[in-house]
Amino acid sequence: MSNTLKRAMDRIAEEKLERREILRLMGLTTMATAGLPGILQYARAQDELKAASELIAGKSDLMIVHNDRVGVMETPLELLREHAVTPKDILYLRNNQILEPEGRNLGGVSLDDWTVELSGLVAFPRVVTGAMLAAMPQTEVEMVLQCSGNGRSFYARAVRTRGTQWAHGGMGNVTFGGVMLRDVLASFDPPLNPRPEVAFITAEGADAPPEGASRPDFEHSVPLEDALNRGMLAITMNGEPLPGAHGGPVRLVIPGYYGTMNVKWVSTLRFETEETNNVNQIPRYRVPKDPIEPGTPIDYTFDNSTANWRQRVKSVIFEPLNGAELAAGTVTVRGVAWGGDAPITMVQVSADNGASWQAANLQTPGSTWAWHHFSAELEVASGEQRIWVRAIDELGNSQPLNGTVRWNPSGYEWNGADYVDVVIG
Ligand SMILES: Nc1nc2c(c(=O)[nH]1)N[C@H]1C(S)=C(S)[C@@H](COP(=O)(O)O)O[C@H]1N2
Ligand SMILES: [Mo]
Repeated sequence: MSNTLKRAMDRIAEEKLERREILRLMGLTTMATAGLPGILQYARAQDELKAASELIAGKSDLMIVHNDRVGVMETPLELLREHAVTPKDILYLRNNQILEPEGRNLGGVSLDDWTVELSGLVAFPRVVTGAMLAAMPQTEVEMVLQCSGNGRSFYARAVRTRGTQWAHGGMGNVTFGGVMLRDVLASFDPPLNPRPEVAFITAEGADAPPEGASRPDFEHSVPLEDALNRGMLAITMNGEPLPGAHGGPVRLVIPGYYGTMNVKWVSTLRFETEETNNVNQIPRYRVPKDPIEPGTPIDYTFDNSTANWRQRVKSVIFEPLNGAELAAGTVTVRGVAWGGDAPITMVQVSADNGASWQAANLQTPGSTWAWHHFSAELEVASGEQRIWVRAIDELGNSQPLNGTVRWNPSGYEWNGADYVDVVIG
C-alpha cells in the first residue's frame, strides 16, 4: 500500500475523505474497490446513501452525506477552502425534521404567504408577514454558520460520542440579509415591548418531526439581550432569496451563535421568562457547565448545563491538508478563525507541539462573526511533523490544545486547537 493511500485511510478513520478523492488517491474505479474488503468502508457507505443532489436539488454531489432521511451533509475541506463566502450548493446542511417542499431545494420560497407570530409575554400578539419584512430596512451580516456538532469526530481521541461524526465541514461563511429583530419590534404601532421579566425568545420552526417520531416541533430559546442586539429575521443568503433548504423564506439568525439556534422556517417567536423545555433545548443541544470525565453520562438540568449558544473560539487549517507531502523549507500555513463573543485578535501556529508559537498574519474582516483569514510562513523540520493552530479573541478566549477536555456525551462545541500531520521531504 502506498504511503499516500495509507495516510488517506488514516484520514478516513478520523475525518472522512470525500469519496472521489479516495478513489483518485487509490487510482481505482468503484468497480475495482468491490473486491477490497475493509478498505474504503467510507466510500462504500457513501455509495449506499442517496447523493446530495437527490436529497436537495442543487446541492453538489461532492458533499459528504451523513444522513439521507432528514438530510445531513458536510462540506469536504478541499471545497470549503476554495471560497471566501460559501456558495449555497456546497454549504453544509443539517435538518432534524422534515419540511416539504421548501426544505428540498435551493431556490427561494415565496414570502407572500409566510407569517411569523410574535407572542408570549407581550401586551398582545402580533404577526409580521414576509411581505412586511421585505419592505423594511435591510441589514446584511457576514458570519460563520456552524453546527454545534462540528468537529464531533475529534472527541473520539478520548471517547467516541453519539451523533453525526462531523469533521471540519459542518460550517460555512455566509452572508445573511434581513431585518434586525429590534427593528421588527419597533415597526409595530404601538411598538412591541416585551414585559420586563422576559429573558428569552423562543423560536419555533414550521418543520414537522419525521413520520412516526414522537418528537415535538423544532424549538430553541436564545437570551433576549443577544437576540435584540444582534438577531435578525433573515430573508436572503449570499444576496439571493434565502434558499428553502436553508430556512427560506424566513429564518431567525443570531450571528455568533451555533447553527442550531438559527431556527429555519421560523413561524413563531415567543417572549418568555425561562428557556423552553422542548427536547431540542434540553437535553439535546447542551453542554455541561463544568468539565466531566470523558465517557461519563450526565442528566442535564438548566442549572448544570448551557445551551449551544455562543460559538467557542475556533480555527481550522485550510493549507496544508492533512497528509500532505511537502518540500523541505518553510511551509505556508493558512486557514480561518472565528468566535462567537468577540473578534479574533491573534492566531498562532506551532511546529513543535506547542513548545513555541508564531503569530500568523491575520486579516480582520468587516464583521465580528465572519471568518478571519490567517496565513503564516512556518519553519518545519524534516520528517513526519504536526502543524498546530490556535486562535485567541479580544476577550482572551482561546482553544485548548487537548480539545477532549470539553468532552460531553453528545460531542457538542468541539474547539480543540486544530492540527495537520504532514511529511516534510
Ligand atoms: N426549523 C429548524 N431549524 C433548524 C434545524 C432544524 O432541524 N429545523 N436544524 C438546526 C441545526 S442543528 C443546524 S446546524 C442548522 C443548519 O443550518 P443549515 O441547514 O442551513 O446549514 O439549522 C438549525 N436550524
Ligand atoms: Mo447543528
